[in-house]
Amino acid sequence: SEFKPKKIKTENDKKAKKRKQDEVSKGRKQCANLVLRRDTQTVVKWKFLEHKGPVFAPPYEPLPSNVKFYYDGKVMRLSPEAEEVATFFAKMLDHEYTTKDIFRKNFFKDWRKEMTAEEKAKITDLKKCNFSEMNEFFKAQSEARKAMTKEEKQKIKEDNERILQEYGFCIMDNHRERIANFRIEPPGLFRGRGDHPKMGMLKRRIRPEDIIINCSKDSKHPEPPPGTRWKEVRHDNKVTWLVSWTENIQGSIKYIMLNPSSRIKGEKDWQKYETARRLKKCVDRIRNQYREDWKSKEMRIRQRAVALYFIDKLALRAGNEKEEGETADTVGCCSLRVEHIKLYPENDGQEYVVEFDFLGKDSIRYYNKVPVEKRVFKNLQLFMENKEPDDDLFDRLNTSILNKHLQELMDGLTAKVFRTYNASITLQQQLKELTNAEENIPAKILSYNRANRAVAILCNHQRAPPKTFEKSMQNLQTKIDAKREQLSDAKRELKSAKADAKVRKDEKSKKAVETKKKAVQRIEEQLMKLEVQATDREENKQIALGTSKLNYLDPRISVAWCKKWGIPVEKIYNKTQREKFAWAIDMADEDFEF
Ligand SMILES: *[C@@H]1O[C@H](CO)[C@@H](O)[C@H](O)[C@H]1NC(C)=O
Ligand SMILES: *[C@@H]1O[C@H](CO)[C@@H](O)[C@H](O)[C@H]1NC(C)=O
Ligand SMILES: *[C@@H]1O[C@H](CO)[C@@H](O)[C@H](O)[C@H]1NC(C)=O
Ligand SMILES: *[C@@H]1O[C@H](CO)[C@@H](O)[C@H](O)[C@H]1NC(C)=O
Ligand SMILES: CC(=O)N[C@H]1CO[C@H](CO)[C@@H](O)[C@@H]1O
Repeated sequence: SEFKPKKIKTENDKKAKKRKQDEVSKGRKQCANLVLRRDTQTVVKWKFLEHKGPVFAPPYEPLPSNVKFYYDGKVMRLSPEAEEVATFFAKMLDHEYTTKDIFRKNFFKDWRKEMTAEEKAKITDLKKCNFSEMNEFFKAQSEARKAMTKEEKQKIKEDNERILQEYGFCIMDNHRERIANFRIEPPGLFRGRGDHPKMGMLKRRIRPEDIIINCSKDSKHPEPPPGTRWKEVRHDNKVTWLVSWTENIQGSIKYIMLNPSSRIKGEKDWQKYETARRLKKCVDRIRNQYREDWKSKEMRIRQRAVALYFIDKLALRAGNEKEEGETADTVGCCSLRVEHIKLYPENDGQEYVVEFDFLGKDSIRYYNKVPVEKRVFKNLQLFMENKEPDDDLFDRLNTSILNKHLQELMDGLTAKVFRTYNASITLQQQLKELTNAEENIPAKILSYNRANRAVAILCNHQRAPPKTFEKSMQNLQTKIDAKREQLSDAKRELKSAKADAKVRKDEKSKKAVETKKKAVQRIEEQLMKLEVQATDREENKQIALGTSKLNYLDPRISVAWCKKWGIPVEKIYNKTQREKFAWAIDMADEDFEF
């Protein structure tokens, strides 16, 4: 199979077409006609790439002179550099962060680096700093923004649109493509999740001198702002980034890339699901092999085989896939410790049950009690022998060993592929099972959401019930009650119209009966829609559908389902999602099978 969407539709399709004709010269067209190789590592991603570079954060605007900073009760004028960093703190004064010790310590240390020698000598204690006038000033500014007139708001909108048209698109081969994040984040204080040890540190302003540009040699290179220069301009068509820089907090490299709706991203997404479809074909072989490996003489092979069983059966992550800078004690399959599982030789009449309880990615608790095969159970007992609770369960295994093994089993196989495969195949099965041809559209959509929920539960995509949950349920219930009342009124009216018609037997009263009948029907439909909505919302209380929808479910399954049952795709995917899945909306027919 090949990645061949008929046409990827983007918002600015018509405009894009026109520009394409205007901007793409003959010579460039020739380049694009060359066949692109698609092997694994050194794949050529583009032949021609032209863009305008990033949009930098606006320069710092010093505070008006009536906004004062006090140190130890006395007014103190700060140098522009020190003042800028002080404003970052002042803006966050109402936030809990500024009360945290680590945050304050890190901020103060970095702030002092920006001070003049004089300021440094004077400002020695953060507790003596009074930022409250600055804080008031920014609050007033934000109020003023909210109170802007329609015209002012319109002007800002137009400015943004102009910048989007200028910087938000690139030309990659013959396509004008949207760029995802062409604006560079403004400087500020690093927040981080949880109790991040670097919180409060100064996230520096990114300058042109920090920026590496990737574009093609024969393109019009982006100009750095007047009086500045880029760090480097490269021409590397094995990568899909347009711009990169290194941020100062974690030292990680940041990239500007294309929008998910672009051809290159669509192709990547498509490849991911094609890999999962390949797993479908060889999963039986893999399962047979790990079952054999449970009996291996070598401990490392047994451990690998049990871990693989968990990844397959429970869709666990491989482990060590922590978010940048995440310090919370989260684990995945390979890093499970003895304390994370409990063995029950017998539980509620079932033999061989394992209870998992640990913090997974993003500190989401994973709790599950599952029956396992006897050999797995016996192996676990063996792995746990003579170990302390905080010892590794799989002491002969780590993520790289497991990943290497997965590669050997199937090209491109990772733990994530099992998730994608299981999620997608489960969605397909559930849709077949739950969709009832007789039902109307709202009921079918409820079935779709139920199928989607089955997958989210499988992937452990739980969430705390939203704060507004009870309130919005109440509102909906009020609507339902009102609709019910309306229905009984309408029924009563119908009844009396019928009685009337019986007596009068004329055309007019017969017509009245018809009208009333229709009204009852209409209200019944509206009521049913509301009730379906309530059921859906209630069932969705603790489940986050977005993650699996966006990352694990082959969109072609959903698109095919929509086409088959005549459901508008908008009922399933919102605008952003439709852009991301444009390739699937285009490629999948109603008879697509994962
Ligand atoms: C900070 O300064 C403001 C005046 O700008 C004053 O009203 C306030 O009491 C001061 N806060 C402290 C803690 O000194
Ligand atoms: C998907 O995962 C579930 C839950 O562990 C499992 O029961 C099921 O067999 C898996 N399905 C496939 C097709 O792998
Ligand atoms: C995983 O284990 C192998 C073999 O023991 C070792 O060579 C490798 O460095 C380990 N990798 C990591 C990331 O710990
Ligand atoms: C669409 O849904 C996603 C969640 O999957 C959400 O993050 C996004 O904001 C939504 N977009 C629109 C335009 O509603
Ligand atoms: C933006 C950027 O620099 N992207 C890539 C350009 O090419 C170099 C060299 O291979 C890559 O390292 C960059 O990531």
